[in-house]
Amino acid sequence: MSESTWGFETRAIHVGQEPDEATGAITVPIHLATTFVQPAPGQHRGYEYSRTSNPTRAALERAVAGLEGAAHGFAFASGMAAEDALVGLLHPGDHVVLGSDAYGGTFRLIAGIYGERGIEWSAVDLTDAGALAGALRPETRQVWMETPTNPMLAVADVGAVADAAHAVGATVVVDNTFATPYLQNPLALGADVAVHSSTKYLGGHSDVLGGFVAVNEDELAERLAFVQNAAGAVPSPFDCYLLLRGIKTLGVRMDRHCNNARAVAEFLDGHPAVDRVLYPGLPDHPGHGVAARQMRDFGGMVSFILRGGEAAAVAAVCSTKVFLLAESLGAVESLIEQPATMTHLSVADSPLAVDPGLIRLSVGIETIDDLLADLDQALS
Ligand code: P1T
Repeated sequence: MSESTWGFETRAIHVGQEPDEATGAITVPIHLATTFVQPAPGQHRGYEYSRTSNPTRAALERAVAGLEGAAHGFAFASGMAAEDALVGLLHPGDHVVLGSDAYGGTFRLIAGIYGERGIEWSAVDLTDAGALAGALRPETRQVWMETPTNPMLAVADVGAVADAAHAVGATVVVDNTFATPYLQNPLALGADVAVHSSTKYLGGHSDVLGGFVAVNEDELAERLAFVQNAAGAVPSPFDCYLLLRGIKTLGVRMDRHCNNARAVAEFLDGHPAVDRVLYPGLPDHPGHGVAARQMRDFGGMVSFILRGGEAAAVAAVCSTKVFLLAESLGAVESLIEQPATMTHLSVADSPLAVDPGLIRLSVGIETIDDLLADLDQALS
């Protein structure tokens, strides 16, 4: 029996997390050392300096790469640091296509920082094959996609986007933060890169920032290893430990997130105050069929629009008691937010602008009856 035949939960608990060889410790030690003794100059035992590589970080990198079925994994200090390592590979004149529905920070990075340095970008609806075909150019180097998207929960076909992007020689990056490797593996679907904000479901407890890049191609991995070391946006060993600890329960947490989110989406769908529910698990969601094919379940995020528009949305997000009003997502506690003024404020007046009447829920793993009762009182 080998690691490659193990199921997801077994890999989540054991890959990269073997008992410590020196002591038998059952959890990965937090190696705080910044430097490692060398028997002779240049002859290190695998580790020389912790920015370059660190045993606790190496364990995390093996663990998440294993969950994504990737040959190589790189841990970063935040999701944005992971994204920056990838966009930083581009040169002036290169072109990027990104989804017109994406995390505001991704747009801010590509348009606000790299746009100023001569990187060109187009934002298109990646669920529309014609729109994607129209946006791709010979100089397109990267296509950035989220599926499901943040915050509209649109679902794009990874294989179809990859085929179109590869035809012009572009690399396809899938931000797999919402789905997690438990529900979706972008590399197996045809993408070149899976990127994560590990701050979310991988950590799972709202207590650690992190980012991750998983790839198969050796040459791309070499460039990323160079950037990770040269730019140095690496997570601390303690943060790596917290992520390793979170990952062990990813499967059971995701099962509960998905079941609770499905129940919340169905409850909202039948509620008289609600105009529209966005959840890929609902059979009438436009991406339901694609999601059912490329995901194992539909995730823990639900967005919706109230009939009363923005004023009703503000009143509702201020009225819940179990759902806490805060940015971020993917942790055990349920969160509610208004993307237009919070997580997606940086895309106001851009092609990614969000309806101010939209409410986004990160459905946690609390008792479902309490979550439904909380929403019911907030909407009445
Ligand atoms: O926050 P950080 O770990 O740097 O990750 C950035 C990021 C990247 N990709 C997606 C899909 C994300 O949702 C995020 C961060 N998102 C939020 C903080 C949020 O509340 O949507």
